[in-house]
Formats: sequence, structure tokens, C-alpha cells
Amino acid sequence: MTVPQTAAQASPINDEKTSLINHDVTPTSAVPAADGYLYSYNEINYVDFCSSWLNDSSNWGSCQDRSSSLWNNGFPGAYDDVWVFEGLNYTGAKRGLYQGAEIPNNAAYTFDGTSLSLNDNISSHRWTNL
Ligand SMILES: [Ca+2]
Ligand SMILES: [Ca+2]
Ligand SMILES: [Ca+2]
Repeated sequence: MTVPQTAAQASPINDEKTSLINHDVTPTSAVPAADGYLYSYNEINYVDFCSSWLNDSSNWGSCQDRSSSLWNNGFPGAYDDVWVFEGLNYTGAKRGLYQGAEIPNNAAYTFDGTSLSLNDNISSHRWTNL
């Protein structure tokens, strides 16, 4: 797989209009081909890959509460965005990740309506339309 080579390439993340995290990609820019998966890494900057998911996951297993960087590489189209949840089984606080969102450091974000960091707290996710 291809991962963002530098944090600079993954910036800027644009969430100024909504609480959703959106990698600010223009349609004409060269970006890695979408493969339909959500990626999670245990360390920042896409280090220590833990798992990737094509479908929803109600329990991140050995990856839960360890994610420090994320990449929504879902196929553009229906259900290409993701809710990540603090709790198992899609419970607790959540945050939206737009298709294409690349997050080199989850600690830069909190779950909606909370001061709880995304870092080391995600336990489940579900694909959605945002
Ligand atoms: Ca971590
Ligand atoms: Ca959790
Ligand atoms: Ca979408």
C-alpha cells in the first residue's frame, strides 16, 4: 500500500465548517488510489500498522484504544465516510472522517462534543454518508 510520505502531504486537514475531518484534496491532485479500506496505525505518522477494514467493525480488538493515526481510503461514493466511536459496538462519543481523510496524529482531534482525544480511544467504526 501507499501511505502519505510526510505529515506535510497529509495537511491541511479541513474541519472548519463542520466537525468532520476532511483531507483537503482537490479533484485534480494526484492521490493514492482508493482501495476501500479504513487504516489504523498504533503510532503517529502511519507507523506501526495495526489493521484495515473493508466493512464495519464493532470491536477493533487488539487495535482498540491504540490508534494514533488514521486513513480513510474508502472508495468515493456511497458509504465512503466513517464514524469512529469511543466505545465498542458503535457506542459512546463519535467523530466523522470524510473519504480521503488522512490523520497523521489523532491527538489533534477530539470526539464530537467532548474534550476526549481521538488518540488511543477508538474502539469501533461504521461506514456512513456524511
Ligand atoms: Ca497509540
Ligand atoms: Ca475506546
Ligand atoms: Ca461521502
